Amino acid sequence: MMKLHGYYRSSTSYRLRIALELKGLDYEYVPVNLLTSEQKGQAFTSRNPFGSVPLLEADGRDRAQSMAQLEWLDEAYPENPLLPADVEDRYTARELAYAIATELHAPLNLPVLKYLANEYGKSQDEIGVWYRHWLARTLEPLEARLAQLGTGDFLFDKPGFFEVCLLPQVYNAQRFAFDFSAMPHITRIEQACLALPAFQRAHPDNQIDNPERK
Ligand SMILES: N[C@@H](CCC(=O)N[C@@H](CS)C(=O)NCC(=O)O)C(=O)O
Repeated sequence: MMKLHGYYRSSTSYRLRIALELKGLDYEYVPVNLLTSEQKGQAFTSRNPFGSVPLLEADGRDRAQSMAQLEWLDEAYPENPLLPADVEDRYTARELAYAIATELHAPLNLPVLKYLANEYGKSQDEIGVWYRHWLARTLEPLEARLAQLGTGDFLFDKPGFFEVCLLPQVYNAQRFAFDFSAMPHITRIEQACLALPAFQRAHPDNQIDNPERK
């Protein structure tokens, strides 16, 4: 069985949990404690030199980097595809998913926020301003693109590659009090996804390493 080494609140780990659930693949979730920097310890970095989660242990290999993992999962396990069949639809899904993965995740990642605090002495309020600035810079055009596409509850007929990336980013944005009131498309897609059992099982609230799990 595949093993997903992750952290409940890590958005990249959340991407993989959603993907595995949508594809109906069995996996064991192995918590990695980011609060104690377990991801930087020798036991972990000898398996994933990037020192980040998620690490996907699957088919005889330790696989790093969430976007590569998602693309690999869809190629190696074509059943229940995350990416649509039509080449132009695949392009649209990637356009939006990679906007999140490449423009948003990097400046908003924990080591960047810690660097702002520790090296530049920025306060939590200032870091919140930084966080919401970069979010708006990519989420506003993303919302505009969804409006152009006339999107319904999902980008296509069912959730896939795009929603796998969107939901974790929205979850993080809410933790930083981002205002989604002018983003009805993103909000509608988020709500439609959260109503589905696959997304509920993958949610940070329901992970064994969440200390507030009920
Ligand atoms: N580009 C990587 C980013 C992974 C990443 O930054 N993961 C975060 C959690 S969301 C992490 O492990 N942070 C801890 C650290 O970098 O020390 C991916 O997509 O997998």
